[in-house]
Amino acid sequence: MYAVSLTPMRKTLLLAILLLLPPSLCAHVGSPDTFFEGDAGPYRLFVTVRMPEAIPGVAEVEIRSESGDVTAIRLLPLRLTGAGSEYAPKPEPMEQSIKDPQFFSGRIWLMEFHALQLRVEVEGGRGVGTLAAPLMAEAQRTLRMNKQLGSLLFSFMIFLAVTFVLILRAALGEARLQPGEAYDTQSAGKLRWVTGAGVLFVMAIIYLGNTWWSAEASGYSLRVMKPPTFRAVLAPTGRLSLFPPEGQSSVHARLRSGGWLSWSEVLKDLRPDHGHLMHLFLVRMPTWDYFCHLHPESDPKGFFEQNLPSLPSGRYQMFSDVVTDTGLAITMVGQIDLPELSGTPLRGDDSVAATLSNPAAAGTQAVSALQDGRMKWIRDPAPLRARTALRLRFQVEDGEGKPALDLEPYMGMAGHLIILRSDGGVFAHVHPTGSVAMASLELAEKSLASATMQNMPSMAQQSLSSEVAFPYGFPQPGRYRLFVQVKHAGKIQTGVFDTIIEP
Ligand SMILES: [Cu+2]
Repeated sequence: MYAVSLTPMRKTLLLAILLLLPPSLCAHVGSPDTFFEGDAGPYRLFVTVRMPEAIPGVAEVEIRSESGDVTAIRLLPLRLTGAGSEYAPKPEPMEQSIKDPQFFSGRIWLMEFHALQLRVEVEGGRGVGTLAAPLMAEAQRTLRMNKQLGSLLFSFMIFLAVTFVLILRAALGEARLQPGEAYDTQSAGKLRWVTGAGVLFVMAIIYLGNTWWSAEASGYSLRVMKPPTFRAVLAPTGRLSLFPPEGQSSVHARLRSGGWLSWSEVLKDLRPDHGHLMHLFLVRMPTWDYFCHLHPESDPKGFFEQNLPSLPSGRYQMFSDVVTDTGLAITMVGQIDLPELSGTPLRGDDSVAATLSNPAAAGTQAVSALQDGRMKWIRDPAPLRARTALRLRFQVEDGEGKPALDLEPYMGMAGHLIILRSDGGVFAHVHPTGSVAMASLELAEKSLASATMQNMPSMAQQSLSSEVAFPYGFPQPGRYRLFVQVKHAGKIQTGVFDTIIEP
């Protein structure tokens, strides 16, 4: 489990230090950082939160203010729901950059797992403003012990153990003799007995410490977030049934303070996220030429079902987004081999995008053909880099190449961006407000509104222009495909773009 093979004795002393080590920049699966754009009163902010790899851990926060009149920003991490969301600790001030006064940086300790929120308090020329964004605090891995530090601490432990026995022996032996006096046989025997007991005592302490360490470490390793995998079964009718993950029931499902929940209980208790309990994405891999965004409905057993549309045969990677009643956003993953399907017509918010015929639509350029008109990715020609906060901007044009003025909200938002890396190792579902789930954001705003006695900001208040923008940062280098979904000319339309992210 650890990088160095630790003897039981070493482990004992090192647990506390291990938990305090800063995370190393090792690769991890997924897209854990939070990118958020929103208004704190009169101030528009772009917030980036680099999540720690272990919890408890330190998250790095960067905030860029759109206007130059912000003088101070303070940060406050809280639980998203429940009693913990009401008792705010003292806020942490952020540091304002001297070179760039619109840029602020700061660090916050995240002490708890799962659904948290970050409150941002802003002071400036136009008064005070606050903003709340949800944060999903998940351990990404067990941090590894630095070898030199491990050896150093191990030698300290040996030193302490040996000196403890020597001091005990001296205190009960030589310290009690008069000058020139020698041991008689009886007190020499007694001293040997005391030394033996001292050795046993030290060994018992080390053994108990090791037991404690191992229990903590294995408990922690169970909390390391791996995307839960669900099962999907296709009926001959083309109806897909989804089943909750098996064998992980008591592991990741500790979602409410007070107990462990099974997955089927979790899935029964979901919050609708932009009008649907579940968003299911299917992408044919490795060609990633077919993309579906579907909304399965829960059936009485608490599982989910969906009639599939017509699709070609192949292996489909599945990603399923849900939000629990505590505001925890979970992406579950699955895989299914489908035969050629002549399925049911699409309904409601469901959509399918095929990127077969048109090379531009296959995303090799910064222009993607739509059913009506086209979509342009407005980007710098400079290569995109991993771990850089970006505003991904897309312009929709009508059949004549003019900015489209008929964009309508699609599930309450100007657009939905789905980001996928070629190996399926990174998946993100992003909106104009950022990488947070809308249902979690609603909870954060509700909690802020009750704390500040303000009205909740109304969601989806954006007036729809022909441009949609998404705050996001690619977590790792690689080959990515971006699926940008908008509602234009009365239809759900998907622009598809490929990009390489450099290290
Ligand atoms: Cu969406």
